[in-house]
Amino acid sequence: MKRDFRWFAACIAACAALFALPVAAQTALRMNISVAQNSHYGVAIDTFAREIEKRTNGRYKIQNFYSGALGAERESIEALQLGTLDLTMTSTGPVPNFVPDIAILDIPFLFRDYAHARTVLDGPIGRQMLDKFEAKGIHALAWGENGFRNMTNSKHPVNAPEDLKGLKMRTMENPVHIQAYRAFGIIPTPMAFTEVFTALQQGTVDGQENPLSVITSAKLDQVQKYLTLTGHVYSPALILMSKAQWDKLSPADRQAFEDAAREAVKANRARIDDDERKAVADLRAKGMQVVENVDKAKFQAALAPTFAEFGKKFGQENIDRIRNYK
Ligand code: EAX
Repeated sequence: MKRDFRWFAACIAACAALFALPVAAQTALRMNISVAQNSHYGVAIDTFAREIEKRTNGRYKIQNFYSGALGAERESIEALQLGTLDLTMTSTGPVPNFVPDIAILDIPFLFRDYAHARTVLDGPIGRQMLDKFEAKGIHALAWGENGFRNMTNSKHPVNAPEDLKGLKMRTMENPVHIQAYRAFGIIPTPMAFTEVFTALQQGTVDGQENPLSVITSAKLDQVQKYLTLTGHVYSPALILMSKAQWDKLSPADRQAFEDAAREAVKANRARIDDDERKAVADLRAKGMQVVENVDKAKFQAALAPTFAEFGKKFGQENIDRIRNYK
């Protein structure tokens, strides 16, 4: 009898000790993107979430939301400033409304190719630009990638800039794009990406422009007939965090978030490289008519008047520094 009591008392003591152990608190952070989970951003934020859980030993957990579930890109950036959202991955589309200097990157035909864009953004120029977000209540963790943008429409094939004249095209809410596309003779209609599929389906707009990764992940082949590989502008992306949340992190956790963002961008860029290899064949198989051989010099020449204006706005030496960066 006495032995049973001792055994029972030992069990009680062990349980009490177990409950006394300090259970590491877990902080859940919400992250939102405007495109589907099966996309170049979806693979990035899912990688980010795995890396954060691993690198903080579960002290931080990222709850991911896709397809604009918590808002479109502009609303997500505003929510970071308000502290009602913790993280987002976004194109630079709406960013000039918050950090105007970043708009220089949205100038058409600024980057030669993906290698050039990635080298600039991963180097000192990109670093300087990330630092500009702090004053706006946002911590920019890393440059990601959306891709080179191409034109789609439902009216007719686009073989040359003059074929764009009169087309009502959805654009991002980006002042540089809107100004440039007018030079093509396009009627620009800015709207959030979350509204684009319906607008195309209902014929509110004739077309839009986006990288192949967005065109495929958003299934725009279901509402667009013609695609032209204009590659008229490189579209950077950003992994952004609410500064209020960033400021709460320990130095070690800040390093973990930076490292996780780096892994996310690797996955993001790898997915884009894969999409760029496969998308044209996939889209053709789904019925899109694709113009692949585009005289880009003609499209660039059509924008000449706006390049002079961008030179005055951003400083020609700043544009040349990016354009000529090796
Ligand atoms: O960031 O708004 C756009 O066209 C963007 O390319 C899209 O939301 C992905």
